[in-house]
Amino acid sequence: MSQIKLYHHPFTRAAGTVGVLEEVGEPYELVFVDLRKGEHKTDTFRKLNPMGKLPVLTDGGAVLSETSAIAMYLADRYAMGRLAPPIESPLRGPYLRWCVFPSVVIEPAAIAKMKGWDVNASQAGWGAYDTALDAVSGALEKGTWLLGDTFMMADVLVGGTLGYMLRFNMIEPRPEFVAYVDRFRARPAIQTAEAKNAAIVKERGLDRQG
Ligand SMILES: N[C@@H](CCC(=O)N[C@@H](CS)C(=O)NCC(=O)O)C(=O)O
Repeated sequence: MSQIKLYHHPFTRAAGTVGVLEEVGEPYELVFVDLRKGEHKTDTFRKLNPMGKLPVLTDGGAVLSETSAIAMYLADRYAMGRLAPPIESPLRGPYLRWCVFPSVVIEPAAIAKMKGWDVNASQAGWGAYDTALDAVSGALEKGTWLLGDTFMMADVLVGGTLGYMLRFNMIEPRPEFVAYVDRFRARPAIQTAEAKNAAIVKERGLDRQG
């Protein structure tokens, strides 16, 4: 039995966390949470995440929610120096910044644009949509991955978010985003994760409603 458990449903952000786990390479178990039955809103589940949302990860006594926190935890705990720069590395700061950028900037900026929210970019924490995307474009001009030529956990988070958003037309298909997502999806660990998610969809006969 593995110590790491991911509470999972393939149509949620937990699908991307499977890619995180595959990149890390530690044994793990997927615990299917039946959204149709509302298993994520039960008292038992809310003890793990009071938000009643996926993903949730447990590792021995550690309980984590929030996609970026889970990925950063796993990289530090099991892949320090490989997927996460050491604390003393000059790359540590930019690495942390890119790890949180998808959830605190890219996601809300894209949703605000899609929904036509009229927000003041100086007051909204995510700023302006174009500025957010330009920041990613600027980083991708410098190397294969966000922090240069070495793939890091930040790339799993940003690559996964851009891949999802391109698929659902939530951001424009800038050539540098498309090429980056193609490189990301070609990684063996990410392909394994995609196959695992697809197998669960098939085995359980899921459709986008469930
Ligand atoms: N900020 C959270 C968002 C989690 C989230 O919104 N999860 C969605 C699925 S992608 C969910 O569980 N929705 C079910 C619900 O809220 O009822 C994260 O990054 O993990």
